Amino acid sequence: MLASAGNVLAAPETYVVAVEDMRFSPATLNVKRGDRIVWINKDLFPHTVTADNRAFDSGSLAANASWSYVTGRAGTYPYGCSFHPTMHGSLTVR
Ligand SMILES: [Cu+2]
Repeated sequence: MLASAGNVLAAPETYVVAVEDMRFSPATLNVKRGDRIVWINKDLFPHTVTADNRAFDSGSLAANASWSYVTGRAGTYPYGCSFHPTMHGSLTVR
């Protein structure tokens, strides 16, 4: 007997978020647990990727550097850049 679709875990996927022109692009991501997110700093100065609740924090990310995070617990995680309070993103893990 075949397992029902609900019992089959989809393979982890990788998403890329550009950090460019003082923005996260895309600013909103909806992913599943176990997916990997890679942020790439395309600006010429450092940024951070820091969850408001500190669930994740890249630390200072230099120009052209990237940082990846494998999602854990389900939830919605607003995040931003510690250096630039106008920068905001949101990661939802289902
Ligand atoms: Cu920044």
